[in-house]
Amino acid sequence: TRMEQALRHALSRQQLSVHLQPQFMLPATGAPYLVAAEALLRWNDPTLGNVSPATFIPIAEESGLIVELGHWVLEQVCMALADMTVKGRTLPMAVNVSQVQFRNADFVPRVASLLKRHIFSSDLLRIELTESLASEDEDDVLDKIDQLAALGLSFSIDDFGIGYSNLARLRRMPLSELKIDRSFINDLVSESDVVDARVHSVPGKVVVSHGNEIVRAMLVMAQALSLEVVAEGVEEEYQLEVLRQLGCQRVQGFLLGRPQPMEKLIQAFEARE
Ligand code: G
Ligand code: G
Ligand code: MN
Ligand code: NA
Repeated sequence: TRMEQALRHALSRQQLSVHLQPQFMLPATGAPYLVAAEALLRWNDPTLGNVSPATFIPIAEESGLIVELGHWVLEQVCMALADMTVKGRTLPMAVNVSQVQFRNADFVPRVASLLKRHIFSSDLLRIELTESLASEDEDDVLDKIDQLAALGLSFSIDDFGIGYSNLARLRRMPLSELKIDRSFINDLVSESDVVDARVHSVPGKVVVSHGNEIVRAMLVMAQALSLEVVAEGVEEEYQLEVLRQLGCQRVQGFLLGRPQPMEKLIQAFEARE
C-alpha cells in the first residue's frame, strides 16, 4: 500500500522522531515529581502529515517493518541514556515493543549489542509488553524475557486489564510493573460522588463507583505480585486525587505531561535543580 511504501522510506528520510511522555511519582502528600519517561514514536510524512502510531504501527507490524522501526526507537533511547549518563543525570526510560519485534529471532542479540555500544546502567531501560504477549503459553517468550532480564532490563505490562492475562504466567515472569489501562482511570469517580452514591443509593452512581473498586483491586493484586503500578491516561485532577487516596504511586497522563520531543523533555529534566 501507499502508506506502507511511505513508511518504508520514513526512516531514511528522517521523518521519524521519538517523543517522551513523563511519568510521575505521586506521594501521599505534596506534588507529583518526574521519575521516568515513555518513548513514543512519531511520524511526520511530507504529504500525509502527522500519522498516528495507532494507524501506522499495525501496518508496520503486518509488513514486518516494525522490526526495524522498533530497533530504531530502542537505539534512540539507548543513545539518550548514554548521553545522560555522561552528563551524570539519568532518567529511566520505557520503550514499547511490539509482539512481532519481540518474537523476531534476533531481538535478544540486537538488544545485547545496543547495550554494548551505548554505555549506561541497563536497569534504566524498561520494555513495555502487551498483556496478550504475557498471556501466551510459549516458553520461547518466557526465555527471552529471562535473557533480557539477565542483561539488566526491566519489564512492564502495558494496557493492563483489557486483555486476557494469565495470572499464573504473570507470576512466573520477572516483571517490574503493571500499567493500568486508561479505560479504568476514565471510570474513576471522585470521592464525593462515591459517598453521594452510598447515601442516596442512586443506581447509576453506585455502578459507577465500582470503577474505584476495580482500581483498588488491581493495586492489591499488583502488591501481591510485588509489582509497581502506573496509572495511565490521567487527564483530570479528581482522578489524580482518587489515585492518591487509593495509594497508586505512579501516574502518567495529559494532566501532568504530554508526549514531547525527546530533547525538550531531557533539557527540562537536566535544567531542574
Ligand atoms: O503515542 P500514541 O498514544 O499516539 O500511541 C498510540 C499507540 O501506538 C499506543 O498503543 C502506543 O503504545 C503505540 N506506540 C507508540 N510508539 C510506539 C513504538 O515505538 N513501538 C510500538 N510497538 N508501539 C508504539
Ligand atoms: O498503549 P500505550 O499505553 O503505549 O499508549 C500510549 C499513548 O497514550 C501515547 O501515545 C499517548 O499519546 C497516549 N496518552 C498518554 N496520556 C494520555 C492521556 O492522558 N489521555 C489519552 N487519551 N491518551 C494518552
Ligand atoms: Mn505504553
Ligand atoms: Na498503555
